[in-house]
Amino acid sequence: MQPVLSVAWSAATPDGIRHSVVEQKEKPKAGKETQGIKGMSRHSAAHYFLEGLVDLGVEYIFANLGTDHVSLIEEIARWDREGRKHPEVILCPHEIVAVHMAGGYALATGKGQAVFVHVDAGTANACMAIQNLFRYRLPVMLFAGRAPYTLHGELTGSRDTYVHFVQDPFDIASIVRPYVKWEYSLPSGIVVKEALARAGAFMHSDPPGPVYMMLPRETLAEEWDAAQMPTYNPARYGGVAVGGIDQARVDAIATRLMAAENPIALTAYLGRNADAVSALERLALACGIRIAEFNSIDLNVSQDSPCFAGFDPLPLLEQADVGLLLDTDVPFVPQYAKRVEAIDWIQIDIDPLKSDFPMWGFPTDIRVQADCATVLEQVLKVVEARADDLYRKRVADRIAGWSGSRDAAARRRAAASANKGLPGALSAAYLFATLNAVLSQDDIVVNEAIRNAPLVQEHIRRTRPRSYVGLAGGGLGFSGGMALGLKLAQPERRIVQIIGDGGFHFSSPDSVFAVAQQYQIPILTVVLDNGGWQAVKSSVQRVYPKGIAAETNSFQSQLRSGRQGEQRNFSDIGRAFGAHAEFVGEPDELAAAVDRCLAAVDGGVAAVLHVQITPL
Ligand SMILES: Cc1ncc(C[n+]2csc(CCOP(=O)(O)OP(=O)(O)O)c2C)c(N)n1
Ligand SMILES: [Mg+2]
Repeated sequence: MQPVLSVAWSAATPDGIRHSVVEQKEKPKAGKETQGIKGMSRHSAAHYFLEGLVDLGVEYIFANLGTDHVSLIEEIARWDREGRKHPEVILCPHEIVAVHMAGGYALATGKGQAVFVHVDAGTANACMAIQNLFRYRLPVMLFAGRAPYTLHGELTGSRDTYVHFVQDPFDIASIVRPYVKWEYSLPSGIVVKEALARAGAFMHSDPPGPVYMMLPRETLAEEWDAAQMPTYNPARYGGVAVGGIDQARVDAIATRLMAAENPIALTAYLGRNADAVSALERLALACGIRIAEFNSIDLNVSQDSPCFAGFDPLPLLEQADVGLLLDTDVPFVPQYAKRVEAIDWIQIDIDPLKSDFPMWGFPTDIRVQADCATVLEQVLKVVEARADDLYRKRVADRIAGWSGSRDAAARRRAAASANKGLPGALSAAYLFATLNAVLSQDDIVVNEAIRNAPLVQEHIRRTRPRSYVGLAGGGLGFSGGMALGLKLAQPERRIVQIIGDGGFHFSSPDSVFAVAQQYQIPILTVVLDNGGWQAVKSSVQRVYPKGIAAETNSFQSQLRSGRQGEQRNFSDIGRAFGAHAEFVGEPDELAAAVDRCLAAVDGGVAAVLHVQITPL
């Protein structure tokens, strides 16, 4: 072995903090077990890092790697050779797929996983997806290596290539700081397990969300005695969860609900907890509450419930006297809403302050930070104890009065989906109704259809908790990675990703299908090709309905020129990575193509269905 430093010393790391560096008699080789002073087993910090992930129950590392990860790669290889189980590594050619995949897995399991990205470059690529998971309130641990801070070979892992000099900005964490609950640059290998336990506690505490840890290359290569590395049991160092509320507030909520003539409930992500769906449905039946979802992120209420009133809350506001805001960030768009001030609002939310929204803008009369499932059960218990025959009759009559509007909505849906559209311009409603006819309630629909998202919700009926995923954040391209993560966690369920052509470009689809192929994770992707960005066009029309852009039909939204011979073969991107590929431009060819795609997916191969819908 090569003798190097023989005295303890202090090094200034790029974060400006001075850290003691372990005394080294011999230059340690990353990952190689050596004998310490007392004959203890010694390992690299990377080894203890992996142990810390195992202690946290992390099952997967979604990884996009670089020079910063050498000690981790070495340790994983050593663990493999020793037959030691470590979190499974899923290599993702693009970071947004890695992060969204971790998000899908967390959505299905509630368990945050690890994502490895490369220094500032990987953090920047991952950031858009981290922003999305932050808005979904999904746990994930993003780990970025840091370029080495030693320049002359002083320590194992010291700078040995050009890029180490250009990948060391002043403040890497600033890239993701608005979207993480906690960030830390690992100052020394000695605290790696404790830092991981802290990261795990933050990501899983209510409201959950992403955390970010930076791992300097030399720090991962440090060697420490095993005896210096206690474990941090998540049962003792874990997260903090919200629960129910005191009886006085439960009673007050029950009193207001039972006195109401037209109570309504608006919700978007209550269904993250399946128990909350059942509690809401039962409370709605007990009190005669009409429920609307706006931009729902999870399935919050069965569409078969007589209390379900669709996806537009605005008509409900016209009559409502009491409104429940249950786990919702944006219950409606304020500028279009009437009578908001006349309604008595009760808010129950895992994050009622909306502490990461600089502005929010909704009045509330009772504000409760709690778990909706628990509080709704608490309120239901009081309602059931207080309800008499007269009250039950009043509620039953009220619910019966809604059947007319439910029937009318069903007729409107049937009429819309009966129109198949034209060659090269299929009706989106017809497409979704065709999918609806063959999907089961066990399948999960991931909706990134953007301007067609409301039609997906209307025409693809969902009745069971955890069978629907909508858009939470503002970053397009989430649904490919998320579909993979959902499928990885639930191989027995079909995952159907529905995405606009614009969104498909953002999702790094080549990376999605590369991962689908390499790790045999078959998802169905439906690409809605309307020629570009309807959402951008519509936003101009809303603000400048009679403007020059409208007059000249010039919205900067077309992603095709219309020139002869131009190609937009979205499904070929899947085909390039072994997916089954279909293109449909003829309405009558749709049903058979859908069947072939589902057969492929059920047979273990991903499928892409490119459908030309009504152009924007
Ligand atoms: C990463 C990212 N870039 C840009 C946008 C702005 N944006 C919002 S919707 C949209 C167009 C989406 O097009 P598509 O997926 O085809 O859906 P359509 O609007 O056609 O329904 C764009 C560009 C965004 N939300 N996220
Ligand atoms: Mg489009």
